[in-house]
Amino acid sequence: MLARHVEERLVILFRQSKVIGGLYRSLGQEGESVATAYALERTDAILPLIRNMGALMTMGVRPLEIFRQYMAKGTGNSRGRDLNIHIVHLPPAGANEPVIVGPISMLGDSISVAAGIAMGARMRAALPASRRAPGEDKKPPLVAMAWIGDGATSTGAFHEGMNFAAVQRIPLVVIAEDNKYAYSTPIARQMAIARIDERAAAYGIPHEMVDGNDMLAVYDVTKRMVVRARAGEGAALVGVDTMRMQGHAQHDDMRYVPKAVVDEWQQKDPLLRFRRVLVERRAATDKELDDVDRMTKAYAAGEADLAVNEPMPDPATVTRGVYAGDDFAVPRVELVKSPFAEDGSSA
Ligand SMILES: Cc1ncc(C[n+]2csc(CCOP(=O)(O)OP(=O)(O)O)c2C)c(N)n1
Ligand SMILES: [Mg+2]
Repeated sequence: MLARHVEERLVILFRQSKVIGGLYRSLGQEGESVATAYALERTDAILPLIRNMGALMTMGVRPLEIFRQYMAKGTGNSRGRDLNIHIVHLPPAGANEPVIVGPISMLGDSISVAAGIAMGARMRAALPASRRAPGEDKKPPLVAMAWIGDGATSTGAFHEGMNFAAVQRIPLVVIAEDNKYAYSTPIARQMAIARIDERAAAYGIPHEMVDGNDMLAVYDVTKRMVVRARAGEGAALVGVDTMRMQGHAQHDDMRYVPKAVVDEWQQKDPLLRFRRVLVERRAATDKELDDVDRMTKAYAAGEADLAVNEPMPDPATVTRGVYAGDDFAVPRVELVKSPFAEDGSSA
């Protein structure tokens, strides 16, 4: 709900010309984004793409950080040098915090970066205690999770990254999102195989396909893959069957998608489905869920209002910090309460 409300607020800001650049929605994909990230521990690494607002919210990124970034504020994570969810969080070695690397590319290059992060963490864990930071030995072995679109799984960068992770038995879990389109290219013109998870057969790693709008099913499959990766059994791929319910970005009216397809997927909205499950199993009442809806909506609006009033970057500094070095501080975002317990284990 929070992911959806943050994006709804962004749409309002976009229409007011306060968002700089494009606005990319994850409408219809919030369920898989949240449920996959939920299978991680707080100290793991995530490499979300533009459709993974839910993963960022799950790992505890404060919504204010997202609004700042989308409006290119000088207070934002990339200080107005970059946009949307291109954020980075590199915590100190012993901290009980996630590593977050935003989209370095939509089209596959993030897989080898994710593999590198997990491989680096494995090498650090093998260092003698005297060479490690306080608290580092208490952290569970790091698992990296990267999300990737169906279109991106056709690229060479994706293949190279996956093969490398498989051969090196890297603790990497890749979430391949079949959301039916890559911009206007339908899935049938993207793959000659029936299911996106079958891509992984070529790398010799475990793979499974799951109903991406069933949050509990997504969580179960992903958790299994995360647990085996953490135990040293190597990389895996989860294919999620879902639907991009808006155009590629706000400027795209997706006239190339048949209306019947959109109507069909509307019935399978992940939030509505999970709500039904929670009420049926008496985990929550309709009233409680209405309250959560109202609270998250108000929270998103309040965070947006804070960001609107913050300053743009100082023009005198625009040439600084564009590339590494040059007084570029280690980037961090503010983290708030997340579903993870204080000791970093999942709730
Ligand atoms: C080299 C390059 N070409 C084109 C683009 C523009 N682009 C960004 S995302 C995208 C489509 C990605 O489709 P998919 O992988 O299915 O992800 P989805 O948008 O459906 O989540 C394109 C064409 C780009 N970012 N980089
Ligand atoms: Mg796609």
